[in-house]
Amino acid sequence: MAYETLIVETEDHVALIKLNRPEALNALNSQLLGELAEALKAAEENEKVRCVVITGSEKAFAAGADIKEMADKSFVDMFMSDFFGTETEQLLKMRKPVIAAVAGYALGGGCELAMMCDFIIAADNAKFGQPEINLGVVAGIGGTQRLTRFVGKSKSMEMHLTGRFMDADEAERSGLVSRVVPAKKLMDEAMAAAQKIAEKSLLTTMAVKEAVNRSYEMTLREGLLFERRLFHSLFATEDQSEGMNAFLEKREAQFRGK
Ligand code: CO8
Repeated sequence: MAYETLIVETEDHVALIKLNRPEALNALNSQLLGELAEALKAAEENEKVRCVVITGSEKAFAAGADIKEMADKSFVDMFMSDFFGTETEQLLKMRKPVIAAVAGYALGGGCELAMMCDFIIAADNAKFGQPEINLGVVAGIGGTQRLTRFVGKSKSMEMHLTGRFMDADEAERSGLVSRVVPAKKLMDEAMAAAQKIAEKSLLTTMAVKEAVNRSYEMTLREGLLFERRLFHSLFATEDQSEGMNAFLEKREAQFRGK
C-alpha cells in the first residue's frame, strides 16, 4: 500500500514505519495519523511481522500535532470529530510490540506518540517536550497522564507548565526512554532490538505486553495474580516446551508462536 506521509518497509519480521512530512518536521495531521493507523493495522494483520518500529527523521520524530490544521477549529469541530481519538486507537490496540526510535524533536503529540509505543530508544540529539502551554492548550493524546507515569509528577508538571524541552540524557535518567544511542546508530540499534524481539515467540511477546501494560491498570495484587496465571497458561504452549528443552539441550530455540 502506498502512503503519502509515511514510508513503510518490511525487513525480515520487522515492519519499519517512517513518518515522512519533512516540510513540517513530521507534524501530526489527520492524514498522517490516519495512514499510521492503516499501516499499524496492516502490520498487526501481517503474519510475517513480529515487531514494529516507528521512527521519524534525523531532525524530528514529530514536532507535535499540526498547528496549521488545528488553528481555526472550533470546540464543536474538535468534539464532534473526536479529534485524534479514533486515529490513535489502533496504536493502543496493537498486540505486537512497537518500538519508537526517536531522533531530534519529539514534542507535544510527537512526545505522546512515542510514549504510546512500548518503549523508546532515543538518539543523543533527541529532545522531548510538551510545549502545548505556549499555544494556549494542554496535551491531548496522553501527555499529562503518560509523562507523569514515566518521569513522576514534579518533572512532568514542570515540563507541561513551562514547556521546556528535555534532552536525551535527562530523558534516560528520568525513565522516559529505555536507552540513548549515538544519532548515527539509532536505526541500526532500533532495528537490532526489533530483530531480537522478532526471534522470540510472538505468542510470548504478546503475553509480555499484556502483563506489563496491566501494571498501569491494576492494583499490585491483581497484577501479580494476572502475571502468575499468564505464566501458568504458557505451559499449554509448544513454545514453552521448545524454549525449555532447547536450553537443556544447549541449542537455539525454534519458536513457532504456538
Ligand atoms: N505544526 C505545524 N507545522 C510545524 C510544527 C507543528 N507542530 N512544527 C514545525 N512546523 C513547521 C514550521 O511551521 C516550519 O514550516 P514553514 O517552513 O512552512 O514555516 C517547519 O515545520 C520547520 O519548522 P521551524 O522553522 O520552526 O524549525 P526550527 O528548527 O526553527 O524549530 C521547533 C523547530 C522548535 C520544533 C519549532 O518548529 C516548534 O516549536 N514547533 C512547534 C512545537 C509545538 O508547539 N508542538 C506542539 C504542538 S500542539 C500538540 O502537539 C498537541 C497534541 C495533542 C493533540 C490532541 C488531539 C486530541
